[in-house]
Amino acid sequence: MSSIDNAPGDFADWMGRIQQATETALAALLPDASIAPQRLHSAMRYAVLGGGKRVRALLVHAAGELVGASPQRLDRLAGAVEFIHAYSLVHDDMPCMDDDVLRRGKPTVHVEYDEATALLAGDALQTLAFQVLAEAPLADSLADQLAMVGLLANASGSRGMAGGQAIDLDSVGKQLSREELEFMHVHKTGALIRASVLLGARAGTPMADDDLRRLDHYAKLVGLLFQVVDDILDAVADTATLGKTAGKDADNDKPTYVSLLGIEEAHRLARDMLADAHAALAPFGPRANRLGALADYIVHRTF
Ligand code: GRG
Repeated sequence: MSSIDNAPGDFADWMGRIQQATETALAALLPDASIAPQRLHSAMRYAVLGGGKRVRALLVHAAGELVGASPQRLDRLAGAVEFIHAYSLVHDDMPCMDDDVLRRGKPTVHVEYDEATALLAGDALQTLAFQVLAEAPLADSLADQLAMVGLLANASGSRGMAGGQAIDLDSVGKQLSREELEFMHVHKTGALIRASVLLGARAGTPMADDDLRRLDHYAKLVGLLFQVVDDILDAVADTATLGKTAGKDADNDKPTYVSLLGIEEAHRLARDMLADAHAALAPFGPRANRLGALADYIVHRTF
C-alpha cells in the first residue's frame, strides 16, 4: 500500500469510489422496473437506490481489501448486505412498526407506494440478497460460500437483526438496564454491521484465527458504536440533516444510550469504543487504515 493511501483525502476518494461502485452494482442486481410486476420492482429500486451512506458496503470492501478479495466479489457481497439493510428500513418504517414518513430525505416506501407493496418490496429484497449470494462464486470453495450464506442469514434473522427489532418493539415505554440495551442493539443494528466486516474478510485469502478474532472484535465494537452514535444523532440533530424524522426515540418513549446515560456519557462511551476499535486493528498496521477511518467516520458522521 502506498503512503498516499494513509492521507485523509485518499479515504474520502476511496469512500466516494466505493459508494459509486455500490450504487452501480445495486442498480444492476435489482430487477428492472419495466419487468412485471412493475410496481413491485419500482418500489424495490426506490427503496434501495439514490440514498444511504452505504456504511455496510464500505465495511465489506474495507475488510475485503485487507485479505485481497476481488472487487467483483466485494460488490456482490456489499449488494447482498445493502439489500438486507434496505428491507429492514422499509419494514421498520411501516405503520405496524416505527410508522415513519421520511427516509433518506424522501417519503418512505409505504407512503410513496402503499403498505402491501412496501411489505412485498421488503420481502423481495430480503430474498434477493440470498439470490445474489447464491448465483456467483464468492469464495474459493463451496463450503466457504455456504458459510457466508449462513453468516448473513444468522445476522438477519431472529437471532440477529429481526430478533433485535422484536426486542426493540417490546421495549417501548420500558426502562432497560445497560446490559439489556446493549443486547438489543448488538442484535438490531450490530449484527448486520458485524456480518458486513466478516463477509468481506471471508472473500479473500483466509485469515489466521487470531487475526479473525481481532477483526471480529473490531466488527462488534463498530456495530454497537454505530447505534450509540445513532442515538446521539436522534437526540441532537434535525430532521433535514438526518433525512429521517429526528427525536423519534424520545417521542416514542424508547430506551436509548442517551436516555440511559445522558448525552455527555453517551459521547464518552462512543470515544472509548472508538479507541478500543482502533486498538483491535493496531496489529494489522497500515493494511487496516480503511477500517480505522471507517470507525472514525461512523463516530463523526452528522447523519
Ligand atoms: C424490520 C426486521 C426489521 C428490522 C429493522 C435496522 C432496523 C431493524 C431498523 C432501522 C431503524 C433504525 C433507525 C435503527 C438504528 C440504526 C440504523 C440501522 C440506522 C439506519 O442505518 P444507516 O444510518 O442508514 O446506515 P442509511 O440510510 O445511511 O443506509
